[in-house]
Amino acid sequence: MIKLIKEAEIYTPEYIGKGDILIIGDKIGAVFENIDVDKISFVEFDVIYGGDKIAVPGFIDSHVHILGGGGEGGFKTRTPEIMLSDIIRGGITTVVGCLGTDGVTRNMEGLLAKARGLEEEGITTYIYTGSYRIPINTITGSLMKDIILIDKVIGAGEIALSDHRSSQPSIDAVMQLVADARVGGILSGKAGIVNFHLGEGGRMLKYLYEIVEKTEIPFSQFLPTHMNRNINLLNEGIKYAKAGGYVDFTTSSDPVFWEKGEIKASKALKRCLDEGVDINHITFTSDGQGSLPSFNDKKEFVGLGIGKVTSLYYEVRDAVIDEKVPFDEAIKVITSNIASLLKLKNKGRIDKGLDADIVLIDKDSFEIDTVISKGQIMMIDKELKVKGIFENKI
Ligand code: FWO
Ligand code: ZN
Repeated sequence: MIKLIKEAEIYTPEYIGKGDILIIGDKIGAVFENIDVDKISFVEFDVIYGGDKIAVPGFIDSHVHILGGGGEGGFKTRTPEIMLSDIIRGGITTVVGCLGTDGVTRNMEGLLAKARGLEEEGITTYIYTGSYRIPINTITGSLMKDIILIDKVIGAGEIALSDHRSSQPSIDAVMQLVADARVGGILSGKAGIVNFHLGEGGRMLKYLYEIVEKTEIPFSQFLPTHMNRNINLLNEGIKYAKAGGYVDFTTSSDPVFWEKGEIKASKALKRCLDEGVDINHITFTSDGQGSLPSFNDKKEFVGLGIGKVTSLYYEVRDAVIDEKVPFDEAIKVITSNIASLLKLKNKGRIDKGLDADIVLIDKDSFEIDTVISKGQIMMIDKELKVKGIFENKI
């Protein structure tokens, strides 16, 4: 089927004006100011009118506990696995799944199976090998083999640093893991990125600075996340990004965190831009389905929330509406920025030949209206057209 989005305001994410997007199969066939379907009468088009919409690339959420996570408050606090409809409602067409604190009752085989299931349901998925801990649990027994031999594996994560729940790895163990991820990526044409979870400890990015200083490995080999967890991490992240590093802000939040000094991702973005950080070094991820546990000063568990993938776009919208960040800048943190860092070459932009992952946003409400994933309409006029296999049976 050939689809045509007519007269939308197109952000590739750079704004290119009002125009038409031709979708052929699962690819973007063309982007033109006007494609006149009447002249091509022999083809049947599915025309989507975008006159009152903004067209942006499908969103990429590169930190989602798709298999579920949590457990920090005991077994009852293990969070549920994700359902397709939450992902679609969030305008997300590409997800990178990961494990977290619990790498024992959650394993890599399950993560890969869930990622494959979501791919069968219509979105694009990748995974990080590992969990919080080093040595990491893999599928093939080696991180390099996982990256080289398993298509969906694009790197390692989320590896915990500066956190009472980490495996307290030595700098050498972290360096070795980054080296393996890098060479695994080089040999398979992937990013081989290491997604680091930053806890609330005082060591912060010490190891990452040391790896860049002591080895030939560049800043682009890792992506530290939760950098808006508190003001110390945000300040460190600004310095780190100005030195050439990449920083990721978590969009999920919970009241238990606000009094602990967590900075809303939209405000963290604004603060970075005000301090002259290059926006191409900033990304957002949701931590969807991850637990958001809170611990008191004695590191005792006091309660938890659950991450939501729908927060990913909401924080971008808040950055635009509340923090006055220009739309074509803010939208990059969940599209082209993360696509280039993760080397997802067919993702993150509206361009001829790329995957037809497109989101249409209402121009006035800034609400997500239509989601197209690999050319398939998943939601239109805010109505889900595709649900997870069990979602309409529960
Ligand atoms: C963050 C995932 C945290 C899980 O510090 O890292 O726990 O395994 O599901 N979540 N532990 C949440 C803060 C950034 C708010 C995770 C979680
Ligand atoms: Zn984390």
